[in-house]
Amino acid sequence: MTSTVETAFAAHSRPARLNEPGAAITRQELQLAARNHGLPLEMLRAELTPPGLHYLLIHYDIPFVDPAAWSLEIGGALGRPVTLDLAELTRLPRRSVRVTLECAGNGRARLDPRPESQPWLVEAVGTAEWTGTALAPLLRAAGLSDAAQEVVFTGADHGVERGVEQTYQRGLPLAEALGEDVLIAYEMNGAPLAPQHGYPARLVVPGWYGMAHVKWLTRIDVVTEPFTGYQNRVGYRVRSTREEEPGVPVTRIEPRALLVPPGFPDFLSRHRFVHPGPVTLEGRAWSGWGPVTGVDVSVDAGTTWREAELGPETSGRWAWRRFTAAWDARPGEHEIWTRARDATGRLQPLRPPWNASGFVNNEVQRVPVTVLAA
Ligand SMILES: Nc1nc2c(c(=O)[nH]1)N[C@H]1C(S)=C(S)[C@@H](COP(=O)(O)O)O[C@H]1N2
Ligand SMILES: [Mo]
Repeated sequence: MTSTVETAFAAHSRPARLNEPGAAITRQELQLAARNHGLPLEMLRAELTPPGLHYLLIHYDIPFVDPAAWSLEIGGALGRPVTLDLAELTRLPRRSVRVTLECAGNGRARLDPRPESQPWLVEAVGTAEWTGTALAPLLRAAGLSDAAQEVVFTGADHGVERGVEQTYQRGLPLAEALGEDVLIAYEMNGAPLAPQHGYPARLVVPGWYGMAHVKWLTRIDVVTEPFTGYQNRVGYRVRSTREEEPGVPVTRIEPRALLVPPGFPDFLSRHRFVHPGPVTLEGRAWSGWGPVTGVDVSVDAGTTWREAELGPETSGRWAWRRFTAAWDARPGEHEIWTRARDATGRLQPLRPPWNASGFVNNEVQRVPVTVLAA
């Protein structure tokens, strides 16, 4: 039996697809969801997400990297390309940054029709302290060319996506790559990166959606033309129709606030129950565009809004911020809504415009709660 590469991919790697309106989760979506878990929302209580509870998004397989054989090549439009092994990388000046990471597909499963992909509801987020070395001094020391436009980051992972065989790669505009907090990170919360988070080294681009933070780095190339690889030109584009339009690239994280789910859950439905009396609602809010300037909470399904109290900015500019709001919970059915806004004036919408890949759905969170009888 012989088959060409093209027919093999045509049989097993289908083009972008929408589910029928109202359709249940497919077996393929379930398979992705079981690999790529989200943050259990009760862990929004922790400023730094404990190991193993940070969300995961892995397009292909987790590479099994031998640290002794690993190296990072930094080349392209550079006067003095360099290759670093792990010992050399970790001897460079250290820098730590606390960063809230969110997948651009967070909220996808709330769209209807639902684009077939990783079916996130709202849980594709986490905050870690990333330690590594700053990228900009490395690029400058390697003799950055005046013609440089973008920097292309290559991971060790390989797969097929919509019929296109590829190694995971992303291009980043040079001005973004030179940001002082952009890191080649080799530690997460003070420990070497776990295999699923990019061991031994990954890129961290504070403020950008997850796809920019390339894991399992093997190469960094400075290029003099805009990068046209799959993940920049085909994937990670906001297309407002089902047509093959070029779309708009996904970049920075839109504002979002999420509540620690109040009270206690039903096992299967996850519906929340609360005993009556005073309740402190709490949650975390973030934005990659500018600092969070306020969070609103409604305990009556958006009829009235109140300003939540923002906690101190303890983890710097790129990490989420805690908020709290007092609630006198009275018996009955309630819906708690919450929304964040940032210094650029962005405010979470009730229903953002639909797009064909299900990116950037930062709609207002609505949490139904039953307050039990006294
Ligand atoms: N090499 C590589 N890097 C990658 C990915 C990937 O599949 N391969 N997934 C990206 C996406 S889409 C996201 S949201 C983040 C997730 O990072 P995490 O799994 O550490 O939370 O990694 C990004 N970096
Ligand atoms: Mo992602």
